[in-house]
Amino acid sequence: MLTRRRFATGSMAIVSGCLIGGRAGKGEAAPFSTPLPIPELIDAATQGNAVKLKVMSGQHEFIKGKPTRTYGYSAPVLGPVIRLRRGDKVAMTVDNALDVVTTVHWHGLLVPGDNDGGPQRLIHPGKTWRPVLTIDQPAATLWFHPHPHHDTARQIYMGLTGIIIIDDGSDARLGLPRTYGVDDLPIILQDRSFDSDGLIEYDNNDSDPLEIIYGARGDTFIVNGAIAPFAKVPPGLVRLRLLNAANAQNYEMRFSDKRTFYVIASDGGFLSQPVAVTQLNISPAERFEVLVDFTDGKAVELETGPDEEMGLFGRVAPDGSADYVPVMRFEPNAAIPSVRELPTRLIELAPASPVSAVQHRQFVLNSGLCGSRPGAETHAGMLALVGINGKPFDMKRIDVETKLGTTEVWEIVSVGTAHPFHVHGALFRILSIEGAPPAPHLTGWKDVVLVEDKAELLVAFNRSATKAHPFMYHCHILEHEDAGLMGQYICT
Ligand SMILES: [Cu+2]
Repeated sequence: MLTRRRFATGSMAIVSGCLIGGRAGKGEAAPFSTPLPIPELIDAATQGNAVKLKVMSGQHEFIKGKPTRTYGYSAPVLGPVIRLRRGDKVAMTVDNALDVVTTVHWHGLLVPGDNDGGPQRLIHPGKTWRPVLTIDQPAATLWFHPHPHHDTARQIYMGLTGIIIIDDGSDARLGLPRTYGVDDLPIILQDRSFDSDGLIEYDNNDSDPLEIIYGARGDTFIVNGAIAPFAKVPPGLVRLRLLNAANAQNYEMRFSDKRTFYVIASDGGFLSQPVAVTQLNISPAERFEVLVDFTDGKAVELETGPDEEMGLFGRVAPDGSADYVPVMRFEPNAAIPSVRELPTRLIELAPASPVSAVQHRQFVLNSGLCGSRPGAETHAGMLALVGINGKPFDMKRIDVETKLGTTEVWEIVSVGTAHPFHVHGALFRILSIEGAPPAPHLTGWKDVVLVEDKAELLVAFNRSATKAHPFMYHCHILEHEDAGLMGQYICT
């Protein structure tokens, strides 16, 4: 079995030239001097369930006094948080004001393939897309981002990321913190590299094998578009909707005082009960909702540590040590009213059982070159290829045909490095991961899972997709996806 350490050692020569910049952390302002930006909340139901988004370019000062060109949704960078209610039909209007083609994919939203915003659903410059979204799934934190093939990584890196909150009324029933921007905070985690002028640069260089293998990894962490911000929070329970919107990096989150916090939801919605953790790994595109108790009134930092999948080269501390680095700070303020009671139960979640699965399929994800792991001989023919089951993405090829209303077991095998595997149009439960049952916080519904070696997923297909607008499945390291680690399925 591959150990992370062996991956690092074996790949040292290749990796040494590929990380973008040093781990210097070029945020020049004093840390924790910028308030956490809170994206505008669009509550669709309060505006007739009609939501308008403009995909636009803008300027944003990640570093004060040094504006850089960015992209955003109705904003210079990032986008709004859109609250959608279960049972509603929402008319979206998406104007593309960029000078390049884009798409908007509603990541985690269960809608038919023609509304999913995959790479077939192009919105050309100056054009408008008007999908009507029927909201029918449990409460969850989802997100939206571009998905045009070969340009997804760059467009997200430039700032195109927004959050969707599905509201099914359970927040009030469970007594959870739910005051947006006060005790219910979107936390969009990303990393970027800045040049000496404060610019973010993303070179769409499909021929650079190192960029393809490792993805874009910046040396500076940003939260909601700010470097090392602070948030004033009530002295009680605060709900953080954590989204890893990085191109490639896995975040190893913990608090500076190593306090216990509680995972209440994963990608597809609530867990059956809060799961106490002191550390939480979040891979690209994953979401976790957590409750953090600030009753003690003490300021504390949220930190991230070395990306274990990168071995020595995943270290994030400026001195190259195995230390954690702060990404933001929370400052409890006694004047803010707070929720104090942690629920003991959240929802009923049936055990995940493969008994009724109608198919078993295997997907081998290969990101090329770094195939020197033990066991890789089995896939020796594919080592030079970036693709799934030996085939790079082809928009003209339907790889899998599924049946509406069925479940299947999908076995995901990673070659080259750990891959965060994502399925559109469906949610899944993890049956096993690396040969063992999933950790408690991974037992709920998900749409992304980091697969180091192998995972077995029970995928539930409840939305239709045709050949004209199939659903995608792919690695969510965006450079892997753009390079061809993607397939498509229909559901009829
Ligand atoms: Cu990958």
